[in-house]
Amino acid sequence: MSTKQPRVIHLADYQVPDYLIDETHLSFDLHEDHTLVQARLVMRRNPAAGDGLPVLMLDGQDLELLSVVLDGKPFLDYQLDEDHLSLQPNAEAFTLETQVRIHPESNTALEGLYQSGSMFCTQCEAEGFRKITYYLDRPDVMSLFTTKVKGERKRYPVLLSNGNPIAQGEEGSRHWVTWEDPFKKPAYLFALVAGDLWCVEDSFTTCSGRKVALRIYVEPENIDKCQHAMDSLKKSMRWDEEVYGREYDLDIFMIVAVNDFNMGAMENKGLNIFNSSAVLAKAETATDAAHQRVEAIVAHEYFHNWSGNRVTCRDWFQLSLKEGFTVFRDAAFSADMNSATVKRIEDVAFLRTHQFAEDAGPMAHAVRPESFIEISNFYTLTVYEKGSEVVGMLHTLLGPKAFRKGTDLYFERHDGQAVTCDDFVKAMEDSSGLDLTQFKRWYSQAGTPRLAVTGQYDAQTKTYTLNFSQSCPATPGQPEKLPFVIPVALGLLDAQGQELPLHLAGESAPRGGHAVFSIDQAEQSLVFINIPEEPVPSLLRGFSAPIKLSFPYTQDQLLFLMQQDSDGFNRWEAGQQLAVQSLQTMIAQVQRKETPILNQRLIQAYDALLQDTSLDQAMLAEMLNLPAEAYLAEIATVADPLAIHAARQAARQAIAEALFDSLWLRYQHNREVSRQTPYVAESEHFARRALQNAALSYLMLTERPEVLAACLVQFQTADNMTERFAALAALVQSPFEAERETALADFAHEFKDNPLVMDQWFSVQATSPLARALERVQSLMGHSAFTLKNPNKVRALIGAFAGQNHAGFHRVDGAGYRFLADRVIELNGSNPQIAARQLTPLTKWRKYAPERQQQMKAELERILNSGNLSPDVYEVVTKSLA
Ligand code: B3K
Ligand code: ZN
Repeated sequence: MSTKQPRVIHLADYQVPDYLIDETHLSFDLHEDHTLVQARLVMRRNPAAGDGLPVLMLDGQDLELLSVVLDGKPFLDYQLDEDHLSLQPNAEAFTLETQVRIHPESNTALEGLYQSGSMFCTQCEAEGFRKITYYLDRPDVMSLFTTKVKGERKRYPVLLSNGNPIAQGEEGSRHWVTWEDPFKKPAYLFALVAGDLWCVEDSFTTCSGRKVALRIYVEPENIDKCQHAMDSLKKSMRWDEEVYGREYDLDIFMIVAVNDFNMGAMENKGLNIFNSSAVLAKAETATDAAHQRVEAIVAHEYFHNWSGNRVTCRDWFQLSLKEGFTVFRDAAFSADMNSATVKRIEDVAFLRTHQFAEDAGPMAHAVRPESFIEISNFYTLTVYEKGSEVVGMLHTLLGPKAFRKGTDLYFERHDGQAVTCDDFVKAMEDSSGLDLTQFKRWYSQAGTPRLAVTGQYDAQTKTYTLNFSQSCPATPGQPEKLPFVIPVALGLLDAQGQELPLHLAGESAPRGGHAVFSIDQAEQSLVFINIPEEPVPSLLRGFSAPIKLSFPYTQDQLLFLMQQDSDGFNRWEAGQQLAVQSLQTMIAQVQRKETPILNQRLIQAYDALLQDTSLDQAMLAEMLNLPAEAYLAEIATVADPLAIHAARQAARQAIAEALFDSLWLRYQHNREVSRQTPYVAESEHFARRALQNAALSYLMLTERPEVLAACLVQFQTADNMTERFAALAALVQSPFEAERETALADFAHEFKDNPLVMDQWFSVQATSPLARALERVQSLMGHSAFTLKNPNKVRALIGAFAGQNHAGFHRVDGAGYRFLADRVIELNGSNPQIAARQLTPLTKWRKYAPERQQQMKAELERILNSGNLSPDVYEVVTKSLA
């Protein structure tokens, strides 16, 4: 590991590259104990960079340099440091050839070229290409690539890279294939795969009639789990043509599944590399949630072909240009494929719980950050999810037509370029005529804005006034904020739940019953006229901006909105607010050592929902789901995780007892339909199973024998993982120790050879609220299916425990914190990216009471002093302690 001082990189220091690389010709010679990489770079001085011939500094890390040849002649007059190869060119244009030796077989960081099981694969984004060869490893250097891959024919029958195969040959026991990518790309989109892989093949005919070969490559035992990803890919390709007018551009599109992967997947040009968890899915081994995740990630990576690859980022500060936009695109796709309201509810719940916490913590940064030490730490919820909300607000403000005009203009104007978030917004301005200068503060100011709203009805003048007051808390490096442009979608409901016409004073006509208003001042009012009675406002419909809105609703008003609002999202939201109020009361009761009592009116409201058979079942399942512990912690001033857990458990218990009959009826009915229906990975079936399993989870809390029996039957006889796993989870959280342990053992025995199912098995135990969860996690680390080398295993056991098992992780003796710090110290040496990610729960120390703060800080300090920190871990730890 490097010993040098971590360096801070600033957006303000951006300069265009001194040199360009027009062509990149790579040759890989793969061996078991090393790999040789030859690179021939056809380079020239960048005309946009000024006069003279500055020193050429190529990025490179952990490379053993074997030779340098400049314009055909061996060249020795170069300098090497830990991160660069520097030399002085003597012409405007030149060809540079290097040869290096690298060691993929011992690359545990899973960045650059590495081995996963018996295959070779790459991960280059953001700065992994410099671990493969000396290069200008920055996204604004775009080049045409050819790649020759050579290896043992027997071990590596499949040799892949970007683009189209153009030549192949044999050399004794070895063979080679050369690939050519006809599109210019930055090095981060480079990919190589070699292995004994099987593939599922299909084709797609594009809107202009071109036939594209589609291939999904997997290890042979997974060949039966590719169909869902293939179907998802074809749906994505069609959707992007229909909704964005984007056609695929190569003759072949490949996906490869690998087991050891730091994140979900990677959009390398024509050769996407996926974490196997984001590709493989079939009824017997993957839940509905896993199927939906595969569909969403396949779509996301495919959509990057335009939003990311054809038009890429100028520098890594612009990451949200491609990520925020692509998340927005994949969310709209998922909404179209499934229930749009449920998708929105899930996304908002996730954003409010996790991104809002990030925005309020020590790592808070703007959607376009100003500086970083390690770019890998900035693949964040802010850049992705809040970035997507920012694009969503543009969509809301412009309307769908002008937005589409804007994206067309953006793609056309910048095809083949590396551009900035400003360029994206400019295309939106040019397509709509709107001035988005103030709107752009969403890119530069961190923190979650607050919008306090009050309403005043004047019966005399029949006017209703909404008063808005916005503010935004200070974040690291940004003490003061200027007002944001906040699009507030709203309706005003009369006593029957009908939308009243929204007629602003001073305007000639109403805007209809639902409209979007831009709130762009610190204090602002909207006066509506011709309002016959005091309305109930339905505010921020569909969560039209990523903010914290408050309105002094009475309980009656919330119950009314929960039942009457025509905006499905706000129906859910009203129920959540009511539940939050009641849970906050219960948390205080637990803290005072009183019996926590759930609000009876919430129970009645849930009962009414359960009786309503016209309500979408997925929506019903969402509405019955109480706010998560993590969310209750996020909105608390001082979070008390044990009280939060106890209060929420008590609330769930009370709901289960009070609504037993309705839940049992809905459960039995849906279970019977599931029993008679073959598994289908489609929306209506997801909905039925979601309600069935939500009901089962409540019912099991009553500990009634008929429920236990039904749960065991579901676990033992269901033909799909969704039902089996839901039953297992309910058992694991139950006090039925014998049944629980038998089920866990049976499950592990049955799925011992399926690593993805075993991940689920680890997680369900790591997140169990039962006592001694930490001890169980510690003992599971010794299980034969567990290894710290595999990121999925780390996430399934350690990440799930520290991130989701609040009662276990925050136990009073601080053992949860010590455990996590120890794992981070271990992982720092082998996989810094994963180590830094796992740290997140400790970075939230300011949320807790003083004793916990001390314990958590002490662990952060212990990590800091453990020596030899990677830049990844160093950055997170130091910023957290600052
Ligand atoms: N672009 C990749 C993420 C790369 C992360 C590098 N540390 C996946 C995605 O967002 O599509
Ligand atoms: Zn992405």
